[in-house]
Amino acid sequence: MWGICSRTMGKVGLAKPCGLMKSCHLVKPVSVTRVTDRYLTHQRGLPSLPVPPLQQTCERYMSALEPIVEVDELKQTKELVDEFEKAGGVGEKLQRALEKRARNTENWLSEWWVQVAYLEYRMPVVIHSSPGLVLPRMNFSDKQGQIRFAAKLISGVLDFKTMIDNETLPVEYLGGKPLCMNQYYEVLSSCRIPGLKKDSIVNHAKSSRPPKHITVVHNFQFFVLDVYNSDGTPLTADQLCVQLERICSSSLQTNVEPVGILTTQNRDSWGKAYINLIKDKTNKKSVSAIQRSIFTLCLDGAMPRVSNEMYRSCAAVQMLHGGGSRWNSGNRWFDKTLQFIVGEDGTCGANYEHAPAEGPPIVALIDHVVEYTRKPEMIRSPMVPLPMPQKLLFNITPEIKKNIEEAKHNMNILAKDLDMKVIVFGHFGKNVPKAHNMSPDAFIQIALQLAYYRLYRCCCATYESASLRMFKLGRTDTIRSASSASATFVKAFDDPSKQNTDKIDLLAKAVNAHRLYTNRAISGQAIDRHLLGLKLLALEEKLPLPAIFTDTAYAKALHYQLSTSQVPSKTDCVMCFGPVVNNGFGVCYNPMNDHINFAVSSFNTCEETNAAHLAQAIESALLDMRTLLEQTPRAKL
Ligand code: COA
Ligand code: HC5
Repeated sequence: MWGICSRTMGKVGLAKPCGLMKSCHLVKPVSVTRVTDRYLTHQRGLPSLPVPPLQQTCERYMSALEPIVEVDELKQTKELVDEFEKAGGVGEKLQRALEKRARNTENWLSEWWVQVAYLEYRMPVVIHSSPGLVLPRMNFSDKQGQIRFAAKLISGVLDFKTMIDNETLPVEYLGGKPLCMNQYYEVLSSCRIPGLKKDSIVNHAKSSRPPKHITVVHNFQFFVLDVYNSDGTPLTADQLCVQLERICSSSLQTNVEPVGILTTQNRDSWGKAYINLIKDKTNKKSVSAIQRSIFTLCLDGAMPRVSNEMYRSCAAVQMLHGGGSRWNSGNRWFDKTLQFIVGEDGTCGANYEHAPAEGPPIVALIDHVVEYTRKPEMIRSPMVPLPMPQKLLFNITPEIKKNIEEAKHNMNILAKDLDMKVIVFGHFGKNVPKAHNMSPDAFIQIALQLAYYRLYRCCCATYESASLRMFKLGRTDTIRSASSASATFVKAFDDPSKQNTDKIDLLAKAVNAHRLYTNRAISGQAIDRHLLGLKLLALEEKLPLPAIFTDTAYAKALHYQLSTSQVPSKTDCVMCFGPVVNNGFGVCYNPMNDHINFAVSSFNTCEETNAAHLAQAIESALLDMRTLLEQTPRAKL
C-alpha cells in the first residue's frame, strides 16, 4: 500500500515531532486574536504542496532505480520514461492537469493519499496499517495499580485535549519552518467506519455537540464513561478511579463474545459484517457510542510473564495486535483512531488507526500524557455521586457469532505470522554521528542498508517516511534510502581490498546523499507522490495507463522490502509497525541522544526473513560503522 512516493531537508533537523514543548507560537497575542482565528491564521500562512517539475521527477526516478533493478531492465525503463516525458507526450498532459488540480485544491495530494493509502486499502488495519506504541514499563503489577494509572492517563489526555480545543497547541517546526497542525484536530473523537469497497472516517470533534465520553473496554465488554462534569470540568483522577473500578467490577465475567475482534478482519469482510451488526438497533447505538467517543481505553487482562530480554518485544506485540483471540485482540476496537492500552502488569501503550494522522502528533500527545502521569497526585475531589458508567449492549445473532468466529480464526493466523524483535541499541545514539558531522537519521538509514546487504547480498527498495507537514494539510512522501551512493558503500564495506580511507569517503557520500534526498523530500521535491499523482490522474481521466506504471521496474520500486520510519519521542518509547510486503521488514526507530530503540518486524510465513536476524545485523552495522569512523584519521568530513 505504500507503493506511493518521497522528500528532503536541511541540517537543522526536525523540531522533534514532540516539538510542542520546544517551539513557540506563530500567532499574534491572544488579546487581539480570537482563539479560533489562531489556527486559521497559522494554517493560511502555510505554503501549498508544490507539483515538482516533470523532468526532474523522471530523472530522479531513473537514479532511484539504479541500485534496485538490473542494467537491461533499466535501459528498457529509460525508453518508457523518455517516451512519457517527451514534449507533447502524455506525461506533459498529466503534469498540466496535476498543476491545475494543485491550483484548485488546498493540497493536491492529501485527499487522494488518505483514500489510496488507507481507506481503499482492504487488508486488516491490524499489523498492516495501524502502528503500536509501547511506553516505558510502569511501576505497578496489579488491578489497583492498573486502574490508578489508567485514571491518570485519562486526565493527561483530557489536559492535552484542552490545548487542542482552545487552539493553544504550540506550533511545531521542521528545519526552521512552521508545520501544519491540522492532524492534531483529527485524532480525538474520530473513528474509521468500514465499507464494502472503501472505508470512511467520522470526526465528531467538529460536531455542534462534541462528545464528552470515552469508551472503556474490559474483558471484551465496552462501557461509556462520561469524563466531564455537568459544569464542563473534567473528572479528577480520583473520580475516574472510582468509575474505572465500577466498570471493572461489573465486567468480571470472561465468557463474553468479543465483538471488538470484528474490527481485525479484512476490510471487505468487516464491511459486510458491519452492515449486519448494526441492523439491530441496540448494536447500532453501542457501535455509535464507540465511534463518537473521545478515545478508547483498553484495560487488558494479564499476559503471560516473560523474561526482561523478551519484555519489549512482547509488549510491542500486545500494542500491535493484542496477542490473538485468547489474549487481548478482542479487547479493542481497531477502527478507533486512538486506543490507549493499559495492562495489568505495567505494560502500557497505544494503538492508532493511521488514516487521520501520522505518528508524530500521536507521539506528542503521548509524551504529554506520560509527563502528566509522572506529576504527583492531583487535586482531591469532593466525592459527589457520579452516574454509573453505562455498559454497551450487543445482541449477538447466529450470523454475528459466525462473523466473530471467522474474525478470531483470521486474527490468530495473523498474530502467529508476525515476528517482532525490539532491541535497545545502547552503544550510542544521535551523539556519535553528530560528533562526526553526520546526520544521525542518514547514518542509521545507511546502517540499515549495510545490515540488509550483509544478509542478502543485494539492495532492496527502501521506504523511509518523510514529513510533508511544511505544507498545508501535508502528510508524507518517501525517502528512497537505497541510492547509488549507499550501494557503493555497502558493497565496499566488507571488501578487504578497500582502504579504510576510501570506505570512510564512501560512507560520507552515502550519508550526504541520504540527507540531500531527505531535504528534497520534505520540501515537496521527491518523486513517489508526484508519480502517484500522475498515475491517479490518468485513472481519473480514464486515460490508458502510461507504460511507466505497468513496467516491472515500477512494481519493483514499490515492493519495499525495507519499510522504515523514524519516530522520535521525548519519553523512552518503542514504536512499531508490520512489514508492507510478504517478504519484507518493518523497521521503526526512535533515536535518543545515547541509545536507539528499534522495532523490527517480519512475517513467519516468509522463510527468508527473520526479525531477530535483521535486528542483530543492524546492531553490528552501527557498531562497525562507528569503528570505521573512530579508527580512521579524519579526512575531509
Ligand atoms: N552534523 C551534526 N548534526 C547534525 C547533522 C550534521 N551533519 N545533520 C543533522 N544534525 C542534527 C540535527 O540538527 C538534529 O539535531 P537535534 O537533535 O538537536 O534536533 C539531529 O541531528 C537530527 O537530525 P537528522 O538525524 O538529520 O534527522 P531529522 O531530525 O532532520 O529527521 C526525518 C529526518 C526524515 C526523520 C524528518 O525530516 C521527518 O520527515 N520526520 C517525520 C517522519 C515521520 O513523519 N514519521 C512518521 C510517519 S507516520
Ligand atoms: C507511532 C509510530 C508510527 C509510525 C508510522 C509510520 O511511519 O507510518 C508510515 C506513514 C507514511 O505515510 O509514511 C508508513 N509505514 C509504516 C509504512 C512506514
